[in-house]
This record gives sequence, structure tokens and C-alpha cells, in this order.
Amino acid sequence: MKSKYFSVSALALATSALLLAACSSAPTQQPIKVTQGASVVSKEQTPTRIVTSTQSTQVAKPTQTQPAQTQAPAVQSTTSSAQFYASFDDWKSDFIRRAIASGYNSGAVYSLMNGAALSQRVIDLDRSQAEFSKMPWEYVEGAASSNRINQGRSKLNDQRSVLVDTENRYGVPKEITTAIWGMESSFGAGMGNMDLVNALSSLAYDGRRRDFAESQLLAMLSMIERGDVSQSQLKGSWAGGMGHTQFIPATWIQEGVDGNGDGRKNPWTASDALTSTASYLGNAGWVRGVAPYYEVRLPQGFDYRLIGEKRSLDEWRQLGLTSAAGEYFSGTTSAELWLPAGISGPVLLATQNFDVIKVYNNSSNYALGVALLAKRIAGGQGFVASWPTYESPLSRTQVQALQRNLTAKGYNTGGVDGIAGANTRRAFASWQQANGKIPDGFISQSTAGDLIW
Ligand SMILES: [Ca+2]
Repeated sequence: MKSKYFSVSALALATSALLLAACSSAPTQQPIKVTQGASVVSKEQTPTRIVTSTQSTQVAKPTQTQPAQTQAPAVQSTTSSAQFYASFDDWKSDFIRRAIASGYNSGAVYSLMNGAALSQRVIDLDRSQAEFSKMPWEYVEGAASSNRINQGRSKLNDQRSVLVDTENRYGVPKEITTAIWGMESSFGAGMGNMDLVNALSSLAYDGRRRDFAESQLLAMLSMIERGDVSQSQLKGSWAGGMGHTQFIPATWIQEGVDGNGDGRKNPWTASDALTSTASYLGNAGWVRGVAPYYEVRLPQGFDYRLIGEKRSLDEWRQLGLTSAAGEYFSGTTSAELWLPAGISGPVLLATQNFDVIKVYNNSSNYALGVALLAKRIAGGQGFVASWPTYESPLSRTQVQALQRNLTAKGYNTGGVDGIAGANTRRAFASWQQANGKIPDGFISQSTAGDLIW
């Protein structure tokens, strides 16, 4: 009954979950991922990334995403996304009716939904926007704090047999899985106490992401029906993240794995969650033996127009790039030359595995945080180059001014939304190129100059 149903809603999830990912993680300052490579990752989403600037990266994030392929409404013919409901109870009774009409067991639907209550706090959280974006170093230093590195090593030891097993099976290094665990729930310490039915019902009623939220509620019904979880376990983050690695329900239905072999796929069981995370990254195209990024140095006379381009690791070596830390990199895996903080910061080759991490949370800062934390847990070093910490970000109003000015000069920023996303960075890089500057696309108070007034 639901397999068909879910083949539709899972696709819808692809789009809506990406949006959610964009909305729920901290940094607005999206590094300049101009081109996207791995087939599993859709275009960088930079819409309303929105969480208050004080949010710690320890806060569990509800950001699992599905590779986007096709768009489809979540509750197709019965969808109500355009509909306005006069009250929460109106939405609730209509949702119950539509869920039953589409084939869900009415007893199970009522059992899940009867007690659902509106949470204004969830709606406020969903709408809050940071006025200033974060610079990448603010994000990654928090992600890979010494405390989290030490804890990561200890937690990896606790789960070593599961993590070694998943590494062998899926090719995903145990430190990567551990780092995601640390980022998502502080290794299980912060899995979220929000009532998931109330939270997702409130998002559905509010309407901005109704299809997404309704798909998650239906997926929770399927999880209960499948015997994965009991209804009383459904506590998580305000936007639907569950358990140790904060999968959202619809992604769990698709990607959840029974890691401890007890017959249930339970995201609140560490071995199930960790196995599922590694499996998910494996399914998304993880390449064995390749790091998510390599820090490099550019040769004399380098053609800066290659910034943001993708080439194989071998081709980059032939172009004269060398490792900054004495690491060996080679092979046919594609990598993007990426300068997250411009020419004055670390110069990176971000590989396909970097993009694979982004299926978990479609943010380059997030992926960089995971990759760095994993590297440090494994005993590797941080960045060789220092960050240009004297640089400061633009406010949303300034980003809007930048977008207006660039548009007026003929550069396509893809609109004036106050978010410095991939289009804006690309437009800015073109402007830099045309004005005799290094086209690194890095936008800050000092680099944007007169364009923000
Ligand atoms: Ca299990």
C-alpha cells in the first residue's frame, strides 16, 4: 500500500529536504561551490539559511537530504500545499482525512495525530533569520573543537567494531561516520527532545514547507507500522531530525539499516544510526581511499580563472598544484579548486567525497566541518594556511545592495534575496576578473568595497 505512495513522496522529499537542509544549518556564508559534480548532489541550495548566529554546531540538525532527481508533490492529488487553513485543527482533520484516503490505517493515523498540538516555537524557529552570515572559519573551528576531537576519538573506540565493519562494507572511513555523529547529536548527547508529531504538524500547518512536513509525518506512520520504533520514542529536533545521526523520517524509511540485527531499524540505537549513516554515504557515491579535500598550494603564474573549476586530481597535479601538507593525492576522482575564504585562506581541492558529505546537509561549511573533524580524529592536522580572520561578513542588507549593484552592471546574481549563494559568488568573481582582481569570489566587507552601498 505505501510502497507506491512513498515512491512519490520520497521524490518530493528530495526537493523539500534540500530546502530544509538549507534552512536549518548555521552558516549563511556559503563558500563558493560554483560547480557541483557528484551526480548525487543537486545544485547548492542557498536560500534562507537561517538559524540565529548564536546557534552552536552542537545543536542537532535535521538535515538529511535525498539526492534530488525529480519533483513531485508529497501527497499528490490530495496535496493541500496551496490551501489556507483557518486553524491548526482544520489542517489536522484535513490531514487525517487525506492520510486515510491515501491508504494508511485509520487507527494508526488517529493514534499518531490525535494529540498533535500547535507549537508556535517551532514556527518561530523556522522563520528566524540570521542578520549576519558566518565566515567559514567561525563554523569549522566550532565543528572541530579540541573537545569534540577528543570526545570523537573516545566515542569511536566505544563503537569501533561497528565502525570498522561499516568502513569495510561501505568504504566510508570510521572517522567520517564518527564526525557526523558528533556534528549531528554530540555523539548521542543531544538528539533533541521536541515532540516530533507536534513539530512537524506545526510546520505543516504553517504551510511554508507543508509537503515536506506532511511527508515526514507519513514516514513516521510507516516507521511505526514497520516496527522500527514506538510512538513514544518520537522525540527529536524541531525540524524532524531523529536519533544519533538525525535522519529525518522519510530518509530513514529509504536509507535506514538494522545495524545490530535485532530486526528493527531504530535511529535511536547507535549501531543502527551509525550503520545507516555510512550506508547512506556509500549509496551516495563515496569513493574509497580518497579524502574529502586536499589542501594545496598554487604554482607561480597560476591561471586564477581555474578557481571553481573541476578537474581530476591527476590533472590538478599536472597543472602544478602541490600538497600544502606533504600528502599524496592522485587519481581520476574529480575535485573542485575551492577557496572557502578567498586567496588569503586555505586553497583546497574538494573531491567527490566532499560532495557526498553534502547529501547529509547541503552546506559546504558543514561538509568542511565534518571533513576537518574526521581528519583530526584520525590524528591528521588542521589547515596549513591561516584563515583571514580580519575579514568580516556582509549583512543581509549589504548582500542585497551587492546583488543590485552587480545586476545593474550586467552580472547575473539570480535575484536580490540577501543571500550570498553560488550565483552571487559567481557573479562577484566575474566582476573581480573584469576589474583586475583575483577572481576568488570571496565576499567580505573589504572585498566587496563600493558594491555594497
Ligand atoms: Ca536494530
